[in-house]
Amino acid sequence: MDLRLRSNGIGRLSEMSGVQPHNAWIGLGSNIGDRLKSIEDALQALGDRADIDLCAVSSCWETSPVGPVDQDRYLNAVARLRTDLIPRQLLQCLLATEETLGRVRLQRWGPRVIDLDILLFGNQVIDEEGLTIPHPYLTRRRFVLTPLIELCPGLRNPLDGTRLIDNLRQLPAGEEQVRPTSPLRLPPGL
Ligand code: A4P
Ligand code: MG
Repeated sequence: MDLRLRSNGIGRLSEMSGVQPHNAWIGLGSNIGDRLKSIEDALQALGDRADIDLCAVSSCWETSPVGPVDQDRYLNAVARLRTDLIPRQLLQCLLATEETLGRVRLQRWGPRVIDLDILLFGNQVIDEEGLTIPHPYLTRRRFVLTPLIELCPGLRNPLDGTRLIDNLRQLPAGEEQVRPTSPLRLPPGL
């Protein structure tokens, strides 16, 4: 679902700050409560910010849980946004949005109302305390790669230049199920 919509979109950011905005790709996931609504609310919250332009959102996919914790199926999606925030500021914004939407951290990789991860930030490579970009598990997860490639089939991994579509093709078949599910209801104007 390509939004490309805001007539005041990309220009608005650089006019405001004088900084050239960057493309960032955000992974959204939820497996507690009204999963679809949590993803929609997160998109709304991000799109409402003056320092973020929400440009495009993937389909919503229902995915089998990955990792050591026995938990319910997830809904996952990916959004492309443009922002003049620096990566650390964007992370703070995502963590604050998770908190506003009721996320409580109980267990690593455990069930969550909403998870917002920075998957890619332009071509930047960052490995700092509390912030790793590209997201460390980006190339190993079908639930991330499927919506990401749906949005942007030509994306490459800034670490080594490999095409993410090739990473997806190389994942072992069968282990991780992903299937398209209900369409996201995006707020008017988004
Ligand atoms: N952090 C470092 N780099 C980043 C980044 N690029 N984006 C730090 C976001 N956060 C980043 O995250 C812990 C800390 O990671 C943050 O405070 C931030 O400083 P968290 O969200 O509290 O913990 P977590 O999500 O449990 O851990 P992690 O390692 O981020 O797990 P993932 O990778 O998010 O995996 N199965 C399916 N089908 N779908 C899912 O969405 N998600 C998970 C969680 C497991 N299984 C899943 C899914
Ligand atoms: Mg996370």
